[in-house]
Amino acid sequence: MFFSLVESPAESVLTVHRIREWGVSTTRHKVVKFLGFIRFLHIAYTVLPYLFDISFYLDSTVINKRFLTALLLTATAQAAQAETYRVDVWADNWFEFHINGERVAEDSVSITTERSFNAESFSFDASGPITLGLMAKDFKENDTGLEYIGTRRQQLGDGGVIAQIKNSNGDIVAVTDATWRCLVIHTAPLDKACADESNPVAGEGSCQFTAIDTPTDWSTPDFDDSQWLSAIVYSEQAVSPKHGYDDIAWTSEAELIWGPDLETNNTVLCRLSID
Ligand SMILES: [Ca+2]
Ligand SMILES: [Ca+2]
Repeated sequence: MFFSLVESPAESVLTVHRIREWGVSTTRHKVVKFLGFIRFLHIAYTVLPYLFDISFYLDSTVINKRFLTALLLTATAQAAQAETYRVDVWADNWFEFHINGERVAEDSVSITTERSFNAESFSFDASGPITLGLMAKDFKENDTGLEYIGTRRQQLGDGGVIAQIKNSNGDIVAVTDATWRCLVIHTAPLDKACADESNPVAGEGSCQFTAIDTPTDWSTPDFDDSQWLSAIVYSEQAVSPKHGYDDIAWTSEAELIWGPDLETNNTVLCRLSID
């Protein structure tokens, strides 16, 4: 389970809890809300110090106007209150989910678990525009990109990930589709003939690979993803999602995405900013 706090100019607070706690106010959640309230009081005191002066409330000539000001300020603060979002993700084989540069959830089933297909649901609170980040990994035994190496089942292995995000009313606010931008950071093997090698060795013969470091701050709102490619959408038939996929009621707009090659793109970063 992950909890996280982030402070940035555009957002106030971000809290995360597993879906089984959906609607339940955790202690951490209450602390976050309390800190937000203290922050609000501090801002109010800086901007409108007379609100904290008792004589102001005793002055009947100004009370109506200033009372309305106070009311307006309170309403504004309430409008900026964090909203709760619910996220469903299914990945072949593993994922990390980020909000505004913070990792808020990861697949609870280790990528080294054979056939680690499963859906995950969690929720988070955030206010203001949010940037969604999804790191997804297809299992690979090593940098050959292969799995079941040395067995009759030696193969490339393939990926695929899908996510949907709803607000507290249950309205869809984001889904994985071609509007996401993705960067492939691990591709192997560069020649699929590697899968037929009797002794595949990473970096040799057909088993070359490319791997780049995860860009710093790749999931933050300000990150420049203009050089990233649009996510590639794949059909259910292409990915054949299983184990947990059918446990989620996916909206028809949510699509399975990945890099340009389902088999050789082994780690992908994808992101989307929403208002
Ligand atoms: Ca693969
Ligand atoms: Ca896989």
